[in-house]
Amino acid sequence: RLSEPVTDFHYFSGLAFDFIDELLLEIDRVTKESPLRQMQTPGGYQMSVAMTNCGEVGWVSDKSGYRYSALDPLTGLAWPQMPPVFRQLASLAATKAGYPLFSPDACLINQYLPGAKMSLHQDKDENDFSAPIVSVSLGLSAVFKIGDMKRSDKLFSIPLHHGDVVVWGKSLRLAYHSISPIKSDNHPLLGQQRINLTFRKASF
Ligand code: MD3
Ligand code: FE
Repeated sequence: RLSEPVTDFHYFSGLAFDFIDELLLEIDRVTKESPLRQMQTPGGYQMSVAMTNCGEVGWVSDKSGYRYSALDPLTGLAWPQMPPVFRQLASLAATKAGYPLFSPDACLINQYLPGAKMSLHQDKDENDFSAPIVSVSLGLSAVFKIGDMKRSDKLFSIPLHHGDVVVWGKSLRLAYHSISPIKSDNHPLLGQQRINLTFRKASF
């Protein structure tokens, strides 16, 4: 289905630079309210990536499956609101990519310490596949790999560095993708970690 190589993504190198200080402050606030935690997979494993969310709904995983939830299962409370600077950056990127109406209702915050990875998967827990996904990379670099609709499709590697913002077009919504294990290193602002913000429209 995809023409190769993968083309329906819009890569804005360093677009987050002007927002970094404010983003880091807000990540601190969100993670104080709803802490980063390593969720369980339905298969009973603990994910290597630590996660939390902000927005109207958040992505959660436990023994009963993957889903979006309006409440943080750890606190029993609503997820923290999406900080205005998050929205501002996501809509700047989406607009540049040709999606001026993108209005995310969920932001997943992924924290990768050295060695953490995200195995090949599809994102299919959302109700709205017509919206793109916007991702913001902070801290240590990562190798993102993306294929097509089948797990066995050829993968293309895309490096993601601090400050990069990528808009993944809707034709990639169901493409398999992964993050290779993060190499141990030190980032001058974030130390030994990579943080990824993934903005999605999860509800109709
Ligand atoms: C392309 N996160 O949280 S973000 C995830 O860097 C996830 O933490 C990665 O995959 C990370 O599910 C990648 C970029 C991304 C997210 C979802 C996509 C790219 C995508 C779904 C379809 C195609
Ligand atoms: Fe994903």
